[in-house]
Amino acid sequence: MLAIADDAHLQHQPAEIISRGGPIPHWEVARRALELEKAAIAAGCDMGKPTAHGMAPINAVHDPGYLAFLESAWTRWQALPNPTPYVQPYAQPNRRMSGLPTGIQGQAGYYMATNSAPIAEGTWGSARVAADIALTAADAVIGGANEAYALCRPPGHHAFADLAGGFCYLNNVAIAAHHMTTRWPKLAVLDVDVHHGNGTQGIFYERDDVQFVSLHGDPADYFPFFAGYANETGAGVGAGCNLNLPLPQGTSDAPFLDALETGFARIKAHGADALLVSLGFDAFERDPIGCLKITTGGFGEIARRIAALGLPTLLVQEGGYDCDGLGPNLTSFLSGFAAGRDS
Ligand code: SP5
Ligand code: ZN
Repeated sequence: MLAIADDAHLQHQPAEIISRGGPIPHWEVARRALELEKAAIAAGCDMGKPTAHGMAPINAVHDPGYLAFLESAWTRWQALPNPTPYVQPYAQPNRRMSGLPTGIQGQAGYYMATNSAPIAEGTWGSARVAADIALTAADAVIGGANEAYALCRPPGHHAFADLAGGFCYLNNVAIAAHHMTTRWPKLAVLDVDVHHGNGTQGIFYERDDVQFVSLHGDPADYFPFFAGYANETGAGVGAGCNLNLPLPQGTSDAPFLDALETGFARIKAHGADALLVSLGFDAFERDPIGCLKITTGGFGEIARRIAALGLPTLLVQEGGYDCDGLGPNLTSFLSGFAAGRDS
């Protein structure tokens, strides 16, 4: 399988996030991508580099004010008295206030949904390259490759059109999906990361060309808390084009695979001619911030069944924080995927 990766992710290394009111070491570290790249090479992937796609495919999905903020935020933050090394919000709009301020402190709150998407000096550059990675892999699939793997870092599925959050800045899978609608009028995005793909849902919520299906830990007591519920089914012409499958904490392989089949039925009913997968490995049983119990073998079976759908497929890397497990889990996924294509 073709795999697109690049060292530019090394520019994005914020050391800390704020969790439960205090700083903790960031989970989303550069070693993640290094482990995944090693495993992709060892699995015999045909490794490629991203090509620059410019801003047009990013502008097609994200808000111009948000993009201007992301690009300039770190420099503007450093101009504050006694600046901290990373842009982090401390006051955010809510149910009672929603004005758009002009200063960097207020804009950080306006454009950042959580305290877990710090902006470091190199964040914008890395996020841009991650989007190019997804777009380059998408081009390969558009050009006739049956599948491709986009090794994106930072991840993307918590980023809305105008919001960063949950380690994400640009929504790589949404940018690639919109790009692929030029070739396939009906698409599906299947999100198997342990967290609900709230940003992807938000971007496509009122569209009927992209069916979104997400399997995730029940947000009743799990990040992102405010989205991912079963009653969120799409709006306007997109009514019915959003399917959330929240799973109880501790869910193991067999019930996860049952939910996956439910998702497949919707993807088929939508008439999707191509598939994008938001591929997180944080549903892994040993993930430090996960809440499900998927095994290494389970990821192989998930992949086998996805591949057996027979659709042109773009795999886009999202989360997964057990660095020791990432290589084995990607290896298992890729070999399961190959088996599913042969069946
Ligand atoms: C792309 C992706 O997987 N993003 C995940 C965002 C999760 N954000 C929550 C961070 C808070 C972690 N604190 C939990 C401590 C458990 N020991
Ligand atoms: Zn996740």
